[in-house]
This record gives sequence, structure tokens and C-alpha cells, in this order.
Amino acid sequence: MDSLALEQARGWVAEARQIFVLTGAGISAESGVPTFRDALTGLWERFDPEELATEEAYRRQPALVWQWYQHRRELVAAARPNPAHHALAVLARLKSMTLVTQNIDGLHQKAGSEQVVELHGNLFANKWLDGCGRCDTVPPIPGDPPRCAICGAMMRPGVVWFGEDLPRVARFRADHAAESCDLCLVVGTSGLVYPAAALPGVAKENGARVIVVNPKPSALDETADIVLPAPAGECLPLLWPQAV
Ligand code: BJW
Repeated sequence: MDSLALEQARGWVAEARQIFVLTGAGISAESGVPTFRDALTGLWERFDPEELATEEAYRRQPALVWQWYQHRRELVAAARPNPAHHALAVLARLKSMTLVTQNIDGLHQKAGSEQVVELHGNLFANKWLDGCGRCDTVPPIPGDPPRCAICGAMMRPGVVWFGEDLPRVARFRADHAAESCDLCLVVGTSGLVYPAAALPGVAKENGARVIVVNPKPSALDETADIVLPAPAGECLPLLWPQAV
């Protein structure tokens, strides 16, 4: 990593009055959680996550998609936050900051971050698909999603699939954070999924400096004033010394 760029980024964090942090799957990679666009492994290697994460896929193959989420729930339940998650929890105590994540893994909260804005929901939440309003669960057939005993509706994970609107309050808080920050720190996202990927551009248009932390090139590099090409768990603790 270029030490001049690192030094400049440290200075920008120190000077910042209002920080907006946008995180993606890469921040949890060092916790052992595969990123969304990593190739799937084991039983799942034949499947494309972009094709599983839709309501259409769920309606077509509910057991398959439900089992994919159950597999990921087990994996994430065993994962622990890494130094990048911890560093952001420390930063929130030092600075005025809004932490917006696309992640559904809850690892920021496990590291002690509060008021995390979850743009894409949470892996451990459930909701009903076409529920009757009085839905009540019956024990599921193993492997199948639970169904409502009254109307037969299926339970589904409380995440945001492609083509679905983001939770309104989370969207509002994220937009406000992007519009009102003077520093935008983007960590571990490919910058391919909208509307989240548009937020750093909004910050920049409103005069903020933009720092991207990602070991590989991303679609947000052209928006960035500084790109730090390093793993988040190594890089973030260097950006504010109190996090080391
Ligand atoms: C490291 C690292 C280390 C590795 N340290 N880094 C405008 C233009 C084009 C398309 C659209 C548009 N607006 C909307 C769309 C459609 C669509 C979209 O964006 N499609 C694109 C793919 C083209 N968007 C939507 O459908 C959204 N909904 C919507 O817009 O609704 C409109 C509407 C309005 C009103 C009514 C109805 C509808 C919804 C998007 C939902 C996204 N959901 C998912 C799945 C969640 C559940 C699940 O996980 O199963 O969210 S998709 C998936 O991508 C997941 C992620 O949060 C999201 C972003 O991925 P992320 O985090 O960037 O991960 P990766 O894997 O892509 O990248 C990881 C990065 O980490 C890499 O760069 C690595 O290098 C890096 N890395 N190790 C730091 N150690």
C-alpha cells in the first residue's frame, strides 16, 4: 500500500467532522464469510448467487433457496467480527459517523456498533411471503421453508432480493448520511449493486472526500479520491491510531 496515500487518508479521517461509512461483503471476508460474488463452494458450487437471491427463484425452488439461506445462517452464526469491524465500532466513539452496510451478517453489531443502517435486511430475520396477516407457523417438513398453518404462505428470509425496494427508513438514513458527510469511507464492496452503489457519488457531489478500501479494483474506484488497495482488517486499524 502506498504510504503517502495512507498518510493522507489518516489526515482526512482526523479532520473529518461527519463521516459516512458504506460497507460491503469484503469487510467480513477476513471473518471467514464468503463475499457475495465469490464463487460458491461445496454443495453450492453449481449455483449463481445472483440467480438465487430473487423472489422468482424462491417461488420456483423454495426448498433450494431456503436451504442456501440456512447454510449461510450456520456459517455466519459461527463467524466473529474482525479488526475492521472493531475499528469502525471505535471510530463511532471518536467521530460523528453513520455506518451503512449492505451486509446481512450482523457482524458490525457483534463488534459493538450501534444504529447500523442495514440496507439489505438481516440474514436472521424472517417474514411471510404473501401472508394472510394472521400467519402462524407449523413445524416445517425438513429442508422446506416453514408455512403458515392458516393460509399456507411460505416464510422467507428478511433480506432484500433483486427487484425489491430497500427498507424505507434505512434508505432515508443512508441518503441523508451521504448528502451530509464531509468524508465517505467505502469498505469492501464491488460497487455493482444499486441504489447502494450510488451513495458514494452522492457524497462526492455534495463536496465530500471519498476513500475506498478494497484489495481489488472496484466500480467505485473512479469516484474515489484515494484508493487503499488492502484488506479491510489490515487497513482500517491504521487509519485511526486509537483502533490499533
Ligand atoms: C475485500 C476483502 C477484504 C474481498 N477487505 N474488501 C441502477 C442501475 C442498474 C441496475 C439497477 C439500478 N437500480 C436498481 C437496479 C437493479 C438491482 C441492481 O443493482 N442490479 C445490479 C446487479 C445491476 N438492484 C436492485 O434490484 C435493488 N432494488 C431496487 O433497486 O429496487 C427498486 C424498487 C423500487 C420500488 C419498488 C420496487 C423496487 C435491490 C438490491 C438488493 C441486493 N441484495 C443482495 C442480496 C441480499 C441477500 C443475500 O445476501 O442473499 O445484497 S445482492 C448482493 O450484492 C447482496 C450484497 O449486499 C450486494 C452488494 O454486494 P457487495 O457487498 O459489494 O459484495 P461483492 O461480493 O459484490 O463484493 C465484495 C468486494 O469485497 C469485492 O470488491 C472484493 O474485492 C472485496 N473484498 N476481500 C476489503 N479483506
